[in-house]
Formats: sequence, structure tokens, C-alpha cells
Amino acid sequence: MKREKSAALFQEAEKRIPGGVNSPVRAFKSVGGNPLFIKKAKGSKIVDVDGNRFIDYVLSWGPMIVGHAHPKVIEAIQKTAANGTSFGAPTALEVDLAKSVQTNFPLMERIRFVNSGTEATMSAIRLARAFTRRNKIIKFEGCYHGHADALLVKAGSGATTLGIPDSPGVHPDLARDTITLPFNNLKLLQKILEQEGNQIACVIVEPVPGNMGTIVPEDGYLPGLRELTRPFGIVLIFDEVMSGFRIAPGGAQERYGIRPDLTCLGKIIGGGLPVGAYGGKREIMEMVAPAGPVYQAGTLSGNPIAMAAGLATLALLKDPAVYEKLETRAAALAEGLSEAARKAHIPVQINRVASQMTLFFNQNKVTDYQTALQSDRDRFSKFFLALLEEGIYLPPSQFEAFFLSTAHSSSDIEKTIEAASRAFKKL
Ligand code: KE4
Repeated sequence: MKREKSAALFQEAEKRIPGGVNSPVRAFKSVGGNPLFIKKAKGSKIVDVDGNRFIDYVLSWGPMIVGHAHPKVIEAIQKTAANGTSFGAPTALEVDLAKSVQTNFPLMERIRFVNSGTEATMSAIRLARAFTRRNKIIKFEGCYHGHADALLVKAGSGATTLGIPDSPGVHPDLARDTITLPFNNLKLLQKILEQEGNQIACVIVEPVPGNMGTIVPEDGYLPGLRELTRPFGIVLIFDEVMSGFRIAPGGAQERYGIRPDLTCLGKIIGGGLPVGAYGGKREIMEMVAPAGPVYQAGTLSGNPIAMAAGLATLALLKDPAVYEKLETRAAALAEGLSEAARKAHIPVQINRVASQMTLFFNQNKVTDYQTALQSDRDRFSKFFLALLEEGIYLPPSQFEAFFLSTAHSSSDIEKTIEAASRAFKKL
């Protein structure tokens, strides 16, 4: 596969940008080789600067659920941009997107738009601390909630991929107030809450983790989080930046019937432009400035073009057949990959929820961070590079998720399974 132009661009990028990328997980560090520089994308395909074409399962790490450059999304962006790009003043589009999100997430009685998932979770934690007047927070090993200091403790995603679960520069006092527990383990959570539940401001969780690879919440686990936190007045924050509009129209809280106090969203609600959001119970959200004293702000928050891209994307997701189609395609992919691995006698675990999944090179079930870490990263890297050569673009890390879009065709799925069959035989 020709990669000269990507290589040249990467060399140039490394002279100007740390690691040559603007987000670590893009750097191919854990799979070897250099990142591909993308020239364009359409539907389920991306094309790099050397003209190589790939079926894309990264989808910008989740947002592109209706496929790249969907005509309706592009039209919304172009029409809105023609009227100006940013005013630093409210627009009707922000109210429209709030309505659209609240239709699917009715527990978000009040919602604030920000520019990233990181801003959403960082703000939700500040708000939970203000509302409860407590400092300690609980997160779960391998869950990634963005790069806010308090959350870069045993984080997932790029932190795990690069093997830096705790980042230098995070003040020890901040890390001290962050308690990290294993996911899918209610006993340990119960023990901690018995000891210091009345000092905990919030529990923040990816209800379906995607940042240690995809982890399926065990039966009773999510309801258990809600039952255990409620008596202590602990704010339960569902970080649905990845799962929102992905694993169900109303995310994990709809799929599993849980009532979190606050929800964080991102990715899909921006349709590929920078949008995050946090929201929830009115009594909590009314503390956010200027309604209340908790300060949070942003020059480009609610940006009209980003709002328009989000609105167009969510409008395309209104058709319930969309989620049935995503489910059918994703199930076919998972079954085909599992069968291909079995035939090649390669032990894999495929954890899937709706159109999000991860293929772990692992003999055993992957139910949390520690079991995810037992996966064979070397084998994943070989598999990733073999598929790349065959025109299949997987996330460049064992600890990330594949995503499907409404643009992924049955022939895309067949081609992926055939390529995987050949790749498994080389492992
Ligand atoms: P952003 O700040 O990257 O918009 O969102 C942070 C975030 C928060 N919560 C969850 C559940 C997330 O998955 C993310 C970001 N996800 C990673 C990949 N899994 C983004 C990719 C990257 O860091 O480049």
C-alpha cells in the first residue's frame, strides 16, 4: 500500500505538533507504523492522501453514525455557515438542538452545550461537587471521560493505549479525591459507600464502557449503581458521550431503564462538529451560571454550525428502522468475525452492544479493565495492520471500539469478514 504522502505529512507534522497528531490515540503508537492522513470520506469509506480507500470502523471515534459527508448534514452546515459562523450570542438553533436531545433524553430537564465530551464531564463533576458540597468522586478503572485532571486517574482510551493510566501533571490533591474502582463489581462499591458514602459527590460511569474496549454491563450492575448511590444523595453521572444515540436512541439510560441524575453527551450530537453537553435534574442544573453560582462558559458553546450538523444528524436518526438496520449489520459483523476466528483457532472475545463492539484477542471473557489488559496486544497489532492492507480501517488500539454507520452495506460487512479470515490465518 502506497503511504509516501502520509509519511511525508507525518514527518512535517512531527516538527510542529507533539507526536504529529492532535489527539494521542490517532498516532498508531500501539499498533506500530505511522498514522494515515485522511483526504476525504463519504458514507462508510475514507480515502487517505495516497489515494488508499478503506471501510471505516472508527467513524471519528463514534460521531459519524449516519456516515461521512451525509448530504443532509453537509447541506445544513453549508446553509448555516452562509449566514455567519459564530456570534457569541444565543441562536434558535441551540434551542432546537436542546429540544431534539431532550426528546430522547427526557431526564436532561436542563441541558448546557459545550465544545467537547471533556468539557461536559469536567463541568458535570464541578456541578455535582457544588450541589452536594462534597469533594470525593468515584470513577471506574478503564473508563475514560476526557482529559480533565480529576478524571485522568486510571483512565482508559489513549491513556491505556499509551500505557499512561495516570498522567504526570495531575495535582496529587486532585487525584487523591478520585476513588477508582473496578467496573462490574457492586460489592467493592458497596464497601466504599459504607465507609465514606456521605463524602462522595458523584459516581461517574460510562454505562457501556468503550474506552478499555467495549465492556458489557453485567445484569443488575447498572441498576445496582443507582440503588447504591441514591440513599447517600450521591449524584449519579452517566457519561454517554459514546453511548448516547449509539446503543439506543436514548442511550444506555433508555436501553437499561436507569435514571441518572446527570448525563454527559458528545460525539453524535455534533454530527462530526465539536459539541458536548451535560444536563439532568432541574434542581441541580439550575445551579449553573448564570442561573446559579457554578461557573462554566465557552466562546464557541452552542456554535450555530455545530448545532446545525447535530440537528441534521439527529433528524436522520428519528427513523426507528435506522437502529434495526445498525443492529442487523453489527450482529452480522460480530458473528462473521467470531466464526472466522474460530475456524482459524484464534481465541477472541467479541463484546458488542448494538453497533459498538470490540474484538479482544483474549482466551477469557473480558468484563473489566484487568481482564481487558490480559488481551494480546501484539496479535491485535498484527490483525490491525493486516486489515489495513486489505482496506479495512479499525481503531488503532485494542482498547477502543469499532462503530458501524447507516452507510455500512452488507457488502462492506462481507468484505471485512473475508479480510479478517485471511488475517486470522496469518496470526
Ligand atoms: P472528547 O473530549 O474527546 O470530545 O470526549 C471525551 C470523552 C468522554 N467520554 C467518553 C465516554 C469518551 O469516549 C470520550 C472520548 N473518546 C475518545 C475515544 N474513545 C476520543 C478519541 C480521542 O481521544 O482522540
